[in-house]
Parts: sequence; C-alpha cells; structure tokens
Amino acid sequence: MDVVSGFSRTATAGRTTRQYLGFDASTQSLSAVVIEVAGDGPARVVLETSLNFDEALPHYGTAHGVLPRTDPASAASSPVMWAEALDLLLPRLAGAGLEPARLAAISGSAQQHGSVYLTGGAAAALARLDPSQPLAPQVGPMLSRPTAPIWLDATTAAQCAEITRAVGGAAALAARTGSRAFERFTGPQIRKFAADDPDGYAATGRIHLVSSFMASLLAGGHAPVDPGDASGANLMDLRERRWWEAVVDATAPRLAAKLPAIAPSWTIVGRLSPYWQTRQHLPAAKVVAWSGDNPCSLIGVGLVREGRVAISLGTSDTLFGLMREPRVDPSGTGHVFGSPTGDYMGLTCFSNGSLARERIRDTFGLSWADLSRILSSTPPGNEGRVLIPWFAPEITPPVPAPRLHRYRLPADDAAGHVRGVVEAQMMAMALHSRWMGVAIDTIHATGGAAVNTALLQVMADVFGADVYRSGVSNSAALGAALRAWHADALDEGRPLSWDEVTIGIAQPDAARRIAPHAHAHRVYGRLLPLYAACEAHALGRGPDPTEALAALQG
Ligand code: XUL
Repeated sequence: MDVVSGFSRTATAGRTTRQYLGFDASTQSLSAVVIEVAGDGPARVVLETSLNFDEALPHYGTAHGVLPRTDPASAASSPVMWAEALDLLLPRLAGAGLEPARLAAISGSAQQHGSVYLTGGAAAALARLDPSQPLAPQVGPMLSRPTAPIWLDATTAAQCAEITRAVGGAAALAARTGSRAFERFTGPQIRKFAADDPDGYAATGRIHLVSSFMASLLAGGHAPVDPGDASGANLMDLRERRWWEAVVDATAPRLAAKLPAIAPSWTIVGRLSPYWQTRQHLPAAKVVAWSGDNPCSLIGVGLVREGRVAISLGTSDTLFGLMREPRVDPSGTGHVFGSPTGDYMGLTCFSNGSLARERIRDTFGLSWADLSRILSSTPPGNEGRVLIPWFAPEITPPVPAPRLHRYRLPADDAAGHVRGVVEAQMMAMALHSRWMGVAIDTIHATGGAAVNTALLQVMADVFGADVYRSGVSNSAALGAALRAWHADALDEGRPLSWDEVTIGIAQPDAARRIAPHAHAHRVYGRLLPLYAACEAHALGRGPDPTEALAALQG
C-alpha cells in the first residue's frame, strides 16, 4: 500500500478507495453514515450509527432533543450538547468501519431553521481549540446566547407580521425568499432575540444556522452556509443566492455583518482542524459545506431530476422534489429551498399524516392488516364518498382548528372511512404540489407507512406515477456523505453527475416498482376536481359538491 498525499491506494485496479463521512445533526440525535468508493464508484455504505441526545447526554435534560421548557410553544436546544455529541461520536467511528487513512471528505446535514449565536471572539477560539480538553467546555464561552431556538418553536408570530409588513406583504416575501414568514424560520427568531435581549444580540458577532455551526466546529473557523439551508431563514434571495438586503435590514439592526457568507453546497470550507487531527487521530480531510436535512435527503433518496419526488409518510406527511425553476406556491403553504445540486426544491408539509390514519384505525377498532385488506378490496374513488380528515390543525391547506367533513359518507361506514382517509391524503398531496409545476412520474416513498403496499397503490393510482419504496434508512446522513464525495471529485477535477453519485445506493431498486392502474387513475382524474371542491366547501369557499359526487358513483 503506497500512500499518496495522505490517502491510501488499494492494489485493486490501481484505483484509490476513499471514504466519505456524512453527519446528520437532527432534533433528537447525531447520526453518521460512512460510504466507501472504489475508483469512480458506485458508493456503498460501510457504517451507519447514531447517538440519541436524551439517552447519551442526559445531563442536558432534553426531551426528544428539546431543552426543558415551561411554554409549550417555545423550543430550544443546546449548541454545547451538539458539540459534545460530535466529540463522543467521532471516536466511535474509527474501528467500526471508518478507516482514517481513507477518509477524504466530511459533510453534514442539520435540522433546518435553528440558529446559534456566537461572540465576536469565536473565530479565534475556534481556530485554537485545545485537543487535550473536551470540546463542550471550550464551546460554552463562545456563545453569546446559551441556547439555540429550533424549528419546533412557534413564539414569533408578532415578528413574522412585522417583517412581512416591512417588505410589502407575504406574497413579496415568498416571491423573493421562497417562503412567507414562518414562526420557526430563522429571521423571525433573530428579530425576537434582538428585541428580548439587546445586550446578548449586541455581543453576537456571528449567527450560524445549525449546519454552518457544526461545519465551523469541524473546520476550526467560521464556515459559510449553503443555499439549501440559507433558504430556510426567510432572509435569502432565492434566485441570487445571497442575503436579501431589504429583509435583512428589516429583521434586526446590523444583521448583515453577523450572518455567514452563502457559498455553493459543494464548497470545501476547510480541512478537519488540528483539534480533531490530534484528538481523534484523523487526517486533514476536506470539510464540505453542510446543508439542511431536507436538501440532504433530496440527494439521499436520489431525487436528482425533475419529475421524481419523495413522499415521506410519518407523523406528518411531506412531499418534496427537485425543481429547475424557483416557482413559488401562491397559496403560501409550500416552501422553496435551494437544492444541493444548484437547482431548487419544493417542499409541502401535511400535518394530518399518520395521526389521521391511526384515528380511523382506532375509531373502527381495526388493525393495519385490516386497513390493507380494505384498501385492496374496495373500488378506487370510494363510490363518490369523500372524507376531509383534519383531525389536528392542518398546515396544507391552513386549517387552524381540527374539523372533520364527510360527503356522502355515513359516519359508521368503516370501509368508506379507510379508503376515504387514504384517498383524501393522496389527493391533497397531488393538488397542493401542483404549484411546483413539475410533472410527477416517479415517487420514492419513505417513512413508517411506506411498508403498506395497498396504500402505495392508491398513491400510484392518484398521481399516475410509479411508486418505489425507498430502502434508505438515514437519507439525510447518506445524502451528506454523497455530497462529500461529489464535492471531493469536483475539487479533484473529476466532476461527477448527480446520477453517477446516487446510482446503486440512493435510488430504489427497479424490482420494487408499484405501477399505477390505468382505470383507477382515470377515476381519480374525475374525482380530483370534486375533492378540491369538497376542500373549498369545507373551508367555506364554495358550494356543496355532494350532487356532483353522486354522479361519479354511476
Ligand atoms: C422543514 C422543517 C423540518 C426540519 C426538521 O421546514 O422545519 O423538516 O428541517 O429537522
């Protein structure tokens, strides 16, 4: 084995075998995925591991990664805890699959929107971290605010309204930044901190997103933020990929000087700092800009062309996919973020996901197997019976309080409700993703409910698209590792296409295809406008479509 510029070469085919490390700093845990690439690939996963904050770091007292709170609307976490997690997780990797001599580059994914407030002296402190001491006590003194507000926080309605007013309204803000003002987004959070703690704000030299903070810890200096995560701040001009001066000025005093630079997602922000080299015996691997978890998942589930979207069926359901153009949702519920490919991505969130499916299951005393059986044995279109299943406040369309609506559906009709809830969810997703202007031909289904083939058949039939069950477990960390590979190859003058990067690892197995049935898709073609009319009626914006639904039955 000869060693070339710090990297080992294998004898096989004389090609370099390299490893890439991807982190995912999520709300509840820090995870890592290591991939290995021989020559030009494809990549394979050699290690996947995770550290749960509540369990591994109980002294912070977090519940599901959130610090103790009295106001249920507020949610903060601890940047010191994240630093400690990094210090604990890295040494676990070596020996478990990570071969330090092969480690070429590291990148990461992080929960979006959260913000970390550092003092003016932090840059110097980051550059001279002492490897003989743990990281956490060295990070504490760098913070001008001990805690970081995160995406679960919903305390900034007043700031959202003020910022919206200052830039000329919600449509103007969404057109420029990709989203209207959201309470969890970074800009409104910064405005609140500046008003609540002016001294703390004045002592702040740099406001990082979680992603750029973690990258800064690895590189030993302030890292830039990528457009994927910066677009979750309500502060970035989506097309220009730079901070939008008007909204930055409207958000907080002297904010422009406190924000990190925005750099392309494939930027090498530095090398693993001497702290990590000495403390963990790691090489001076390249540190690639981190991004948000949604942009990283886009890569991790292989959504590298327009027309391919992911539907994540979890507590809430989320639909996201790549867009070549930065089209914006006129209804204001969808988000447009930067994509790590240099394009854009649309994301729409539906809060009544598993929650609504479970409510129907429990109300009628059914099992998941019963649900599947009913879906397989009842006709598409539910014979013109429609359920609007807003068991909890809904994000898309915005519905502030729970409410249920039934059209031609008797309250005791169990089978009608089972088909009704799944059809309503799929039609809502089809309807409320139209703003992306993308013809959806392929869906990668992820999340707990993606195990249900009968449910995925309804998805295929409603969208008229091929559905694949995604086999990837930690799509965000995998996406980060793949991004590290992509950036390293580009840096070495061997650029790879995103198809080359994701093939055979992030793209699902063709044998798992669930194809749409032509007849069922035709039925949904007729039902979709009627479903839209039911939604409009339920929201008090249109006539009752019951009669038109009866016609569908025939
Ligand atoms: C997206 C969002 C969440 C977080 C979760 O807008 O708030 O998906 O990124 O980590």
